[in-house]
Amino acid sequence: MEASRIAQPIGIALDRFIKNNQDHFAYASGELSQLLRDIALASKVVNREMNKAGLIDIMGPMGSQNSTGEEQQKLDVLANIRFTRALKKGGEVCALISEESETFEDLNNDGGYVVAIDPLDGSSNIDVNVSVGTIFSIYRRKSQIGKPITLEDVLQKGSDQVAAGYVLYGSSTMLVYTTGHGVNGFTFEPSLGEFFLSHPDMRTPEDGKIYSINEGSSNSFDNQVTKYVAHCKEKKFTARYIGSLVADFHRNMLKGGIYIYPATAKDPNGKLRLMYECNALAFLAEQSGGKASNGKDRILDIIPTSLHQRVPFFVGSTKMVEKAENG
Ligand code: P6P
Repeated sequence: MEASRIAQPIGIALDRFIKNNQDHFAYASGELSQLLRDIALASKVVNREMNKAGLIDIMGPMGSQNSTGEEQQKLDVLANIRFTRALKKGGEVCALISEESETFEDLNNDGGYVVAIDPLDGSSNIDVNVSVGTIFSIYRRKSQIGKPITLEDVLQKGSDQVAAGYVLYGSSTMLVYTTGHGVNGFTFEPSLGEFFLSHPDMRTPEDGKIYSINEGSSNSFDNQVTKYVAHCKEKKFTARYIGSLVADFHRNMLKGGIYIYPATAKDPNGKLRLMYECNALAFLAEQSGGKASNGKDRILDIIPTSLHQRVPFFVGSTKMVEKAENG
């Protein structure tokens, strides 16, 4: 059994856990571990600012749009600044792809890693106090260290990820990540300012009874999705759609379920972005025994053609995803 699959003692601190599992990475002499720590640090800062959202002027729209034309919330911009600063300071990242930036950011030419991030997914929910999340993917750079960043570095397919995870800013704040050796969840203890292992070796139930989809768009669902939603209703499954991807994904991973954001009239290629939403969650889904596709093809096999490319997204319990794919 892989070391990280052996349930490490609940309560071990994230730093110690990362160090205990460092020998999994053939090439990383601690660089990837440092990068994970940099992400954890930035998430603590964002968490602190999130918890004050009602009290200081960081709620509501920024009055600007992001790279994909969506209205930016003040905390979107704040979170992007915090993660960008932490990754630049950490020195391990050469290029950063973010929902909040049109092109990739050159961070450190000597960095060995590329990060794709949605700094604050679901941020329009902040003003109504609904959980939101950060989603991240980590790749090894392809080009030689010290040389200019290339498109080959930033447009890597999901199966090339060396790590991925999310932070869920919910009733408690959790960091859930994988380095390809299973999925582990850490809960933030504010009084100590540290993440502690609370969910060792997380597994997605093979089947489930929860389906998450915005049925407000059902008039433009294709036959495959229409048929699957009808199946869920016939089976009297539970409909749960928070409007915050990380929250829906996390619940379905714990309880079993499927999340679908299909092609719609408004978003003919789906709404979610391959590089900084779907690839990371697909890696986590597969690493915990679940499945992720675009309704037909495996997400992690999709060759990206642009930084902000959208794809239809079906993710969760393997039997539910397969039923949605095959009717
Ligand atoms: P809709 C938030 O904007 C998000 O990216 C996901 O977190 C969420 O699941 C989805 O979009 C909600 O989109 O179109 O159903 O409101």
